Parts: sequence; C-alpha cells; structure tokens
Amino acid sequence: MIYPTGLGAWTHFLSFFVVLSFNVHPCRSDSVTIYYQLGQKPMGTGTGTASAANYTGAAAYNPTMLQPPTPPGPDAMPTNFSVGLRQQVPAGASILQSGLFFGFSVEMSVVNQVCESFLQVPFLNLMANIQQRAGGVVVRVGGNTQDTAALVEQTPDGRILEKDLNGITNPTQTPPLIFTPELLYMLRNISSLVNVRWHLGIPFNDTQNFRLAIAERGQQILGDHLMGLQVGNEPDLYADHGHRPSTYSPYDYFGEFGDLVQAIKNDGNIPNQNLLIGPNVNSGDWTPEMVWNTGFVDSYSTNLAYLAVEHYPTDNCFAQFNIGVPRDPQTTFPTFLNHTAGQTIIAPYLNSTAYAQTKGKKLLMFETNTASCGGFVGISDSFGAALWGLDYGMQMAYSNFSGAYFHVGGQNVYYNPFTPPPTNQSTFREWTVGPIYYSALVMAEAIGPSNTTQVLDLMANGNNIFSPAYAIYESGALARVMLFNYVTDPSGASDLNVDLTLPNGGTLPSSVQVKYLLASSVSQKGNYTWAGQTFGVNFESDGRPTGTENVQTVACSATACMIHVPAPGVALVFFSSSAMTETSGGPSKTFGTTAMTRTHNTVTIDPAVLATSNGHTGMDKVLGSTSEGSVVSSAVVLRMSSRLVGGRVFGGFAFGCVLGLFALY
Ligand SMILES: *[C@@H]1O[C@H](CO)[C@@H](O)[C@H](O)[C@H]1NC(C)=O
Ligand SMILES: *[C@@H]1O[C@H](CO)[C@@H](O)[C@H](O)[C@H]1NC(C)=O
Ligand SMILES: *[C@@H]1O[C@H](CO)[C@@H](O)[C@H](O)[C@H]1NC(C)=O
Ligand SMILES: *[C@@H]1O[C@H](CO)[C@@H](O)[C@H](O)[C@H]1NC(C)=O
Ligand SMILES: *[C@@H]1O[C@H](CO)[C@@H](O)[C@H](O)[C@H]1NC(C)=O
Ligand SMILES: *[C@@H]1O[C@H](CO)[C@@H](O)[C@H](O)[C@H]1NC(C)=O
Ligand SMILES: *[C@@H]1O[C@H](CO)[C@@H](O)[C@H](O)[C@H]1NC(C)=O
Ligand SMILES: *[C@@H]1O[C@H](CO)[C@@H](O)[C@H](O)[C@H]1NC(C)=O
Ligand SMILES: *[C@@H]1O[C@H](CO)[C@@H](O)[C@H](O)[C@H]1NC(C)=O
Ligand SMILES: CC(=O)N[C@H]1CO[C@H](CO)[C@@H](O)[C@@H]1O
Repeated sequence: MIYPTGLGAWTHFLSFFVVLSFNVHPCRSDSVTIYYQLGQKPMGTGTGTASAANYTGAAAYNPTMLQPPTPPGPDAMPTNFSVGLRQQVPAGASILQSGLFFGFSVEMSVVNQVCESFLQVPFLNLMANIQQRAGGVVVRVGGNTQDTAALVEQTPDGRILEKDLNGITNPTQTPPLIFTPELLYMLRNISSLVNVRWHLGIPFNDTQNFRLAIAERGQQILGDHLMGLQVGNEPDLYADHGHRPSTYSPYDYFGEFGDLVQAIKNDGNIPNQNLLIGPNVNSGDWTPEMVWNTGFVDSYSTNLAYLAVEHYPTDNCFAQFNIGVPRDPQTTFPTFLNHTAGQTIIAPYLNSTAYAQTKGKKLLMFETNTASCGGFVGISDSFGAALWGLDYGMQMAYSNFSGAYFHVGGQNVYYNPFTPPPTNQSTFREWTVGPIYYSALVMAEAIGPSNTTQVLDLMANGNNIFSPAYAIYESGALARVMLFNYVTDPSGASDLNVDLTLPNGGTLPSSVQVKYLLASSVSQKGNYTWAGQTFGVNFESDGRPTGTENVQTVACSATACMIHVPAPGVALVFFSSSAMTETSGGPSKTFGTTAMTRTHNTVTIDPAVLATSNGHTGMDKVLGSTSEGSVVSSAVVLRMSSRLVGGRVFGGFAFGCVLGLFALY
C-alpha cells in the first residue's frame, strides 16, 4: 500500500495478540513507534448511533454512518436537462478500453490470506461475476513487501509464505517475506477456474544481486495468466524510507532498471523478457515526467509491457497511526461526492497518458483506493464510495489510463471491495461485499468484453459536478450511457430527468433498457442494489448477487429517451439489446455453496507468521481459539473447509495448500 505525499509506506506488525506495534516512517522525519490495543482506538468521529460510537470491533464492520451532504438545490444542480449524443465516436473520446480495466490490488504479505481465504467459493464467485461481464479480471499481487521478498523452494517451517524475522536489523524495518512456488500454484489454480490474470513484482531491494526467481517461476507456472512484472514499488519514496541513499534520483532508478533488464537477458529461464512495468511512482517526490525525461521509455521500450503510477487521493493515517494531518470523515465526505473528486486525482497524469500514447504504451493506476492508511469510516464503506469509485474509474478510462487496481486489505481497513470473514468465523459467516466491488461490477458491464470500447465524459448538465454522465462507444457506435446523481434527497426533488437526444442526426431506438445502481442514501452501508440485485450487508454474501434482476425498459419518443436518475443513483442505459453486456464476457458461472460439504480441520500456525505488514491484515480477528470449546493460547487456529463445487472438491486446493505445510492441530 502507499501513502500520499510520502507518508511512511511500511508500517508493519512486529508483535501480535492484542498489542500491536506499528512502525511508521512519516515523511522526512524520524520514525515513530505507536502502541495501542487494536479495537480500542477511536474509529473516526462520525455522527453515528450510540452503538457505532462505542464500536470496538474490526474496522471492516464499523457501523458508523455519516450524514449525507444537504441537497445542493436546483440552482446548483438543475434536475431536468438534455444530453446531446453522437451516434459515432466524437473527437475527444478515449483510446480503446478493455473490460478488464477495473481490477484489484493485494499486498504481497497478505497473499497467505489469498491461499487460506481467497481460494474460496465466495471469492471465485465475485471474480466470476466480473468475468461474465468483462471476460476476465486483473489482480495485482505486490506492494512494498515485494521488494524484499524472496522465493525459496521451501521455508524452514514448511509454510507457503512467512516473515523472516531474523532479517530485521532495526525495529523499523519491514521483515522480509519468503514464499514458495506453492503460492504461484495457488494463483494458477484460481486462474484455472476463473479467468484471473496476475501482475507480480520483482524484488528490487538489491540491484547487485537480483532475485529473479519470481519472474522465472511466475512465467513457468502462470503462463499467459501472468500479465506483468512490476519493477520497484514507489521508487520515489525509497530515499525517504531509507532503502536508498538520500541522493537517489530518477536517473538512479533508470540505471537500476537497466541493470535488471541485463540480468533478465542473462537469465536463461525467463522466456518473456518484455513483461516489465515501471516506474510505479507514487508521485509524492517525483513526478512521472521526471522519469520520462530520463529517456526511460525509449531506452527500455521493448521490455516495458506497461507504464504505471500509484496514488491515493488522501490518507487517514492520523486516525490509524496518530501521524500526519487529522481528517474528520464527516467534513471529508463531500469531497468524495462529486465529479471533481476523480478528476482531481487524475489531473497530474493527463500529460503522462498523452505521453504514453506517443510511445505506444499503456499507463496503469497500479494501486489506489479512497484513502491510504485504510480509508475513512463512513466514507470508504458507504454507497458514496461506490459512486466515487465508478466515476473515478470511468474518468480514468476517459483520460486514457488502461487499467486501475483498487486495493484490498484485511479486517482492519474500511475500503475493501470484499472482505472474507474473520478466519475464526469463516465456517459460519459469509463474506462482506463493499461499495468498491459494486463500482467494479458496474464498470465491467459498462465497458464490456469487446476491447473496442471508448469512453467520453459528456460534461453533462453544463458540466455540473453532481450529475456527470459518460457515453460509451463500442466498435465506433454509441452503445451505452452512464448517468450519475451524487445527491441524497429522499423527497424526490433532486431526482434527475435526463433527455438523451441525437442533435446531430441519427435515429433513437424505440426504447432503451436501463439498469440502476441504487441505495437510499450516499451514507448507506451495504444492501446497495445493481439492477435490483444485492450482495447484502456484512457477512451475507457467498459472492453471488441475490434477488430478482430488474432491468427497466424506457420508451423513447422520436426526439428523446427520458431517463430518470434517483438521488442518489447511477443509471446505465443500453441502446440496444446487443449493447447488454451482462453475459457477453462468458456464460454465467457460479460456484455454489449450498452443495458444499465441510470437514472440520483445524491447523495451528504461529501468529507471528501470519502477522504481516501494513496493518492491513486483519490479524486482530484471528487470535485465540475457534474450535468448539478449546482454547489455544499461543496459536492462531484456522479452520479449513472443503467445499464441493460442481462435483469437485473445491477447498481441496486451499486445504492442500495449507495441509501439507502446517502441523495439524
Ligand atoms: C456509549 O458510550 C457512552 C460514553 O462512554 C455511554 O454513555 C453510552 O451509554 C454508551 N452507549 C452504549 C449503547 O453502550
Ligand atoms: C422535470 O421533469 C419531470 C418529468 O418530465 C416533470 O414532472 C417536472 O415537472 C420537471 N421539473 C422541472 C423543474 O421542470
Ligand atoms: C534484500 O532482501 C533480501 C531478502 O529479504 C535480503 O536477504 C538482502 O539482504 C537484502 N539486500 C539488501 C541490499 O538490502
Ligand atoms: C509532458 O511530459 C513530457 C515528457 O516528460 C514533458 O517533456 C513535457 O514537458 C510535459 N508537459 C507538461 C505540460 O507537463
Ligand atoms: C467536490 O469535490 C472536490 C474534490 O474532492 C472538493 O474539493 C470540493 O469541495 C467538492 N465540492 C463540493 C461542493 O462539495
Ligand atoms: C485520450 O486520447 C485520445 C486519443 O489520443 C485523445 O483524443 C483524447 O483527447 C485523450 N483524452 C484525454 C482526456 O486526454
Ligand atoms: C480482448 O483482449 C484480451 C487481452 O488481450 C484478449 O484475451 C481477448 O481475447 C480480447 N477479446 C476479444 C473479444 O477480442
Ligand atoms: C437489507 O435489505 C434487506 C432486504 O431488503 C432487508 O430485509 C434488511 O433489513 C436490510 N438490512 C439492512 C441492515 O439495511
Ligand atoms: C474470534 O476471535 C475474536 C478475537 O479474539 C474473538 O473476540 C471472537 O469471540 C472469536 N469468535 C469465535 C466465534 O471464536
Ligand atoms: C491447474 C493447476 O495449475 N493446478 C495446480 C494447483 O496447485 C497444485 C499445487 O498445489 C499444482 O500441483 C497443480 O498443478
């Protein structure tokens, strides 16, 4: 994960159980160590209910709700307006976009949770929903921990991934990770069931002795499912974090990238040498231009699969770690609830998306979300974040990014697109699906699987910030329109009535079909609906949408199709039945949990091993015993389940991945 403006990117767990030690490097100042009891920290200052105010559980389930902003009124947002469309792609539309645009980013130190949690029916279903609409899903595995990671054939304790605590030479260092090829097999197993394509990272802490095993084995095991290999994570923060001398500059990165290119050339076991991704700057200390101006792209063009940056619009580090600027969620909420929010994040990169095109490269937003240090209570986990994520994603597509990966953390963050239940509850709880997952789902359907999609910001309603709209073209022709209403107003007075017209000629269809993304308020937590279907509230989802699908048919006049957009809500308008992309990425494929058998196996593992960096792991919720009646004071107990899916035992993969490695409890 990253922190804006260089705020220390390597907070990490040193100890376990209730008292956690977070070691944080704030920007250009001495490191601080903060101790607190997890669950005892004040979680935001929202105007929630009494029970929310006294909530001491995991962040991912914090019930605090904020007040929605008051409606701006008809002067600030006219409710009835018309949007003139062109039937063919107009000037200013984006480059061709893929339905795989909106993906997910998982910190490398958390992939042991991937093994134990994500290779589960709900995760596969969540990925399958997106595949069905877009043809596949991209997941990036990496982050700060990738730079010191080492692939080993076997770990001393036989685990798939562990922290080398002996490798810590001072208390603020991130313990290096070691992991086995089994981890890559796990990813490959996922890809054999759902078309998930992966980005990995090549360790970059020691450019004299590159550890290229992840590239070698990654290609060998993942094959075409490996999309790219990140080279250096936020090199512009290396000097601040003490990973490089204070003089470390874009030219030094340029040189080290060249060393890596040479090392790969000399390595006989990396058949595809052209999967590299750089410069992955956080744009805290270096602008992307500072790297472009070294000649980076021309020098390494053949080896560069993608260019990438990483960015979060703000941070919540004060609430999480007591460092940085305090930010009140309630007063921050409106800054996520208009069209300017996404545009503001993207503005510093517009030159770079243009530059990438001149070099024939694609630019990715490699890691992002509402706010670093876990997001904001009441914002990151509200319907408002679904609107924000969708508008931001569409704005990135319009602005000629080629993909964006939204970060996934553990139980102790607010912004998760999806959260597995605390592991000691995984046999009786289901998953929690957050607002950003809805953004991903709707965007997958808006872009579709054709690879010929172009996106245009319509600057609708006089470029009104509360009612943005996008036109979506496919193979050169108007296919879909997306209309937003950021306002919360149960009175109906702020509902939009939008006339879609073709002022420059062309014929409207006699009717269009409309799907809505809805909730009663931008503050609402869970139970959002997409075309009438939902993933419910906390602990309610097996990854499949529930409820009856509701697609509305709206008759058009000769001159206009009038679309109603509730406040708040998003309407996705399909101009023809062939523009409906819900199943065009592939047949509906879900993994049932009803036909599942469960074997009660518990395994014990050392909590120090599961405790991973960045405070992102939710390890506060896996402590103690879970097996019926027993208490294991110094061990984390995981309960694995085998699940029967489509005639095969699904959990066998996850189980096998742990079974051989941990002692059975
Ligand atoms: C919440 O905490 C406040 C202050 O400590 C207390 O007065 C109130 O009774 C608590 N409410 C609940 C529902 O526990
Ligand atoms: C907006 O359009 C709706 C539907 O046609 C109509 O009922 C309403 O009166 C209009 N409002 C204004 C302010 O023109
Ligand atoms: C880089 O990381 C590896 C693996 O964690 C470690 O063994 C090595 O000492 C590190 N090298 C440098 C120069 O930091
Ligand atoms: C855009 O980027 C190019 C390449 O780095 C640089 O030469 C140019 O000055 C930049 N333009 C602006 C307006 O920043
Ligand atoms: C809209 O969002 C921008 C960017 O976050 C923020 O600066 C501005 O205050 C917001 N406008 C309103 C009216 O809330
Ligand atoms: C995206 O790229 C297209 C094609 O080069 C260009 O016409 C358009 O202006 C770009 N959009 C933005 C927002 O930069
Ligand atoms: C879209 O592009 C992806 C990645 O290159 C490819 O796998 C897929 O087959 C393409 N889809 C279509 C419909 O051409
Ligand atoms: C979620 O929606 C369901 C079905 O409409 C309803 O029964 C339930 O009370 C809602 N839950 C919450 C917490 O709003
Ligand atoms: C799970 O672990 C947490 C934290 O130790 C504990 O509070 C909770 O009671 C446990 N739940 C079960 C069902 O064991
Ligand atoms: C399809 C596939 O790659 N399956 C792999 C799943 O993982 C096991 C090891 O855990 C491999 O042996 C399989 O090849």
